Amino acid sequence: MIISDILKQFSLDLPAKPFGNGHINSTFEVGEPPRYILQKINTAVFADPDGLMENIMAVTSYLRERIAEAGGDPERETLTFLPTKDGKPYYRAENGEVWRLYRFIGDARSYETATPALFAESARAFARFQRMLSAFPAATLRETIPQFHDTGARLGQLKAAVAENRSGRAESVRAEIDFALSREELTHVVTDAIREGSIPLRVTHNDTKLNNVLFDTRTDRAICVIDLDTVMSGSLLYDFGDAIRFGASTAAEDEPDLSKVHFDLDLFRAYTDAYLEVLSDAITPREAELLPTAAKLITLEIGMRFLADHINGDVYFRVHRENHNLDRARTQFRLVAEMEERENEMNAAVSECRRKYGIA
Ligand code: ADP
Ligand code: GN1
Ligand code: MG
Repeated sequence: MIISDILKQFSLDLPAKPFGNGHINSTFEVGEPPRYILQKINTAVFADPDGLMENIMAVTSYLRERIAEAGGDPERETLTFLPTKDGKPYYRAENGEVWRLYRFIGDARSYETATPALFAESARAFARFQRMLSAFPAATLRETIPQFHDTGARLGQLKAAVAENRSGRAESVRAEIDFALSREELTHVVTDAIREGSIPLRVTHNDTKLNNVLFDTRTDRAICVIDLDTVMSGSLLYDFGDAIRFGASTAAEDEPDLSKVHFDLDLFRAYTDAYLEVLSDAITPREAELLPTAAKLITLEIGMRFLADHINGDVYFRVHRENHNLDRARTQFRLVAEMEERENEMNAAVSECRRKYGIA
């Protein structure tokens, strides 16, 4: 589709250029200086754009009220979606493409890697997001991607990819496959805890990468949590784990040189401290206890998803070079291995924060 034709559906006539580096949707900056963000929703991944947009509209209007009550600026601290000229939440083109528009948040930026101070700021943003949504009626949210963080099911998908071996690549990645298969027991920890009722279901973001937080360019304060496509009912442990797997690494998610990829305990401590400070009266003891396990679990999970996609022939995550998904899988598995080695230190860091903030 021609972008100017899409923009006409939103009554706009402005220049647009590609923006951001997400793996799923396609993002454009609209206006000079930018005034809007235009996104094509990947409908192969999000099969129900109506449900998806209903979720996002409900969550953002709820957040707008909470932010206003707290004396904040709802235009800057959450996303504002703009309807099409026909009053619809998105435009469905004749070729089936689905496009949505939202207000550009100016004087803000996202980061791909963090210092401990920035990472702690992102933790405060995700923790506040969690707090603000604590009374949101979770049951009204659609499950935009079923079993999104069911790590056991993700392992099942990896096994299916290996069995099918559509790309013929399975044999060449035997070591990576075995790494995942040998950790089957870990994959059930959080889903079992939810099933047994030992940890609560909450409204969670489910894609808490550092680059899904906008920071004020002048103050480096985290102002807004973005990328709300996977906001669903889930565990706080998913949000914590995913933030750690992306942000507590010394290298990019797709770094091909594994000697540069390390799990950074100082970054882990910085995130954990800030997250628990904000959530001290909300997090349960069992959740707190499982934080280090969750970091390992979600890192393993995303690694398995990258590996399965490599074996499936790169059909899900956008790739920009040969073996891109394999490089991504390898960084995740390297981080898992280092987290395993440093588990005692991670547990000690969590215990220290629990004492500090009086969490049982
Ligand atoms: P993806 O699902 O592809 O990750 P995001 O919604 O996270 O897409 O957007 C991609 C990038 O675009 C973000 O990392 C951020 O830098 C920028 N961005 C997204 N929404 C806004 C916004 N409302 N204002 C300013 N920048 C934004
Ligand atoms: C995808 O769209 P993006 O880049 O924010 C993926 C996440 C993964 C992430 C890995 C809907 O997120 O689950 O953790 O890539 N989103 C979806 O970087 O699958
Ligand atoms: Mg994003």
